[in-house]
Amino acid sequence: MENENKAAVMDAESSANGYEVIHSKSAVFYDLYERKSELKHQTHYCPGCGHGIAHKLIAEALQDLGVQDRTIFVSPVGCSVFAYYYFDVGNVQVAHGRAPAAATGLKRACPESVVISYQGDGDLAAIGTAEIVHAANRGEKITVFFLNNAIYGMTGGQMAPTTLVGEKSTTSPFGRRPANEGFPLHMAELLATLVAPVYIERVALCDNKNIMKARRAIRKALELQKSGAGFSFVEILSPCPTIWGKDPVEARRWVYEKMVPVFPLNVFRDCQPQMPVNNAPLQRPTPDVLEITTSADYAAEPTRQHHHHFKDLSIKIAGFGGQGVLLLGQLLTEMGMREGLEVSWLPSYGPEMRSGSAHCHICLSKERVGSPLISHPDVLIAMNELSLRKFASHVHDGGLILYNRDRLPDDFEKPRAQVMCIPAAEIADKLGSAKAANIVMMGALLEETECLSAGTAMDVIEDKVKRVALLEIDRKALAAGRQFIDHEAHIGAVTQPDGFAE
Ligand SMILES: Cc1ncc(C[n+]2csc(CCOP(=O)(O)OP(=O)(O)O)c2C)c(N)n1
Ligand code: SF4
Repeated sequence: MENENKAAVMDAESSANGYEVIHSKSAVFYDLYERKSELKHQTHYCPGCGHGIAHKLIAEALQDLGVQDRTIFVSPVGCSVFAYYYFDVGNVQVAHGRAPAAATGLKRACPESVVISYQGDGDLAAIGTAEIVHAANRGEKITVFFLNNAIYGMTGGQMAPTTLVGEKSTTSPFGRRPANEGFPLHMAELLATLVAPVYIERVALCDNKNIMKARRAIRKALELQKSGAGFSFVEILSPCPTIWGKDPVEARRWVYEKMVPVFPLNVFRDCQPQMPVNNAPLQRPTPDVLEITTSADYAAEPTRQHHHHFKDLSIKIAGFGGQGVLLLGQLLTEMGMREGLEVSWLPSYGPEMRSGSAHCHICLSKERVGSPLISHPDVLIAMNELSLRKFASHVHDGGLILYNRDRLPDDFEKPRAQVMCIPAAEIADKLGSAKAANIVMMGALLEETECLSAGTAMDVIEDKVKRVALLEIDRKALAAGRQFIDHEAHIGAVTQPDGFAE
């Protein structure tokens, strides 16, 4: 990332004509938009679109405030869905309308970051009405830029909650009628009825003077967040020449002549609210909430610290619901936490209580985990054949697959990863409960990869399993999984003599 403005390019021809055109681009934008499949030097926005102007004003403000490296930009669904093509900051693209909820999580998890929720009027004022109202009401310390172009742009011009009375759209072909579709929603005014927000302003991208006002409002909102203030919201009336069927100049004029009278430009809130004094901490630390012990608690016990020979290790566990797939993931993440690692656990499961598919992603890392989603795990624990067939090819070359059977299916196309067949269910069954197959797999994983210590595993299991009989089976299952790797894996339980699938 550069910290200065990108090189200004002087138009030589215009210079010869006695004037200079200076094109400059904020360093907060990527040089080239590599994430686009084509036309990587230009944005996907239509000529004259307000999104382009708003992006530029935001990028310049982030650069001038020196917060590029700690900004997280949450893009919505709508024409600005691809904002992450352009902004060289942390980017998250979220489901329709959910940007304020995602921004809430990001800001609470990383309070030092500057979190922007960027949304259109369909996204914010239709499907996302609840999210924005509640985020504002909670006074989340985020900044929301609300691009109001009075229409759904991306999907071809359906009526938005902000569509003007009488304005035609594909879903109000005779013009919006209040008796049928209600009146336009005034989001800035609506949010200004709440106690918590610190700054709410409406601006318009209709002429240079107003664009400069928008520039100031955008800066102010971001400055407030930088200084630790609460919820800031800037509504930006924005031209959409394409859907409105106007050229860019006419579209700007339309913003000024038609939109501004309905959505008056104003500062609706500019003060820090008096929050009730509460001596208790507002947010309890996560370990408190989860009632778990952290690495800090273990600092006094150096024996707890396991030697981790990896920087990060990603594991996918997959199988049927009821096989303890998700629980195994939780146990591993808790073990990682107790050993002082950064961890994440991302579950995914069907609606069925039993026998639906279930899988989870686990990251164990010495550094903060960027994303809990794993496309190519280092290790796959496949608790059934379906999961093996579905996910084996996702595992890194040279990665490891632990398969819950004594051999691979005959017609199985060999992956490049090492495969170890462990009849975990059978082993667990002999110990007293097939349900402990997940713990057999845990033992095998720990023994084969040495990623976490068996001592930590037993401590976690003892804390979690309250039934004495079950605890005894789990203890044996853990040992059996480890023993299987040590004593049996090399004498035929592994499909190929060297443990590799080909
Ligand atoms: C759950 C869901 N419902 C509906 C859609 C279809 N959809 C995509 S964008 C959009 C509205 C976009 O309008 P707006 O938020 O005003 O943004 P603009 O494109 O005008 O910038 C809709 C309804 C969707 N993608 N997901
Ligand atoms: S359709 Fe409208 S909002 Fe979407 S990019 Fe084009 S001008 Fe912008």
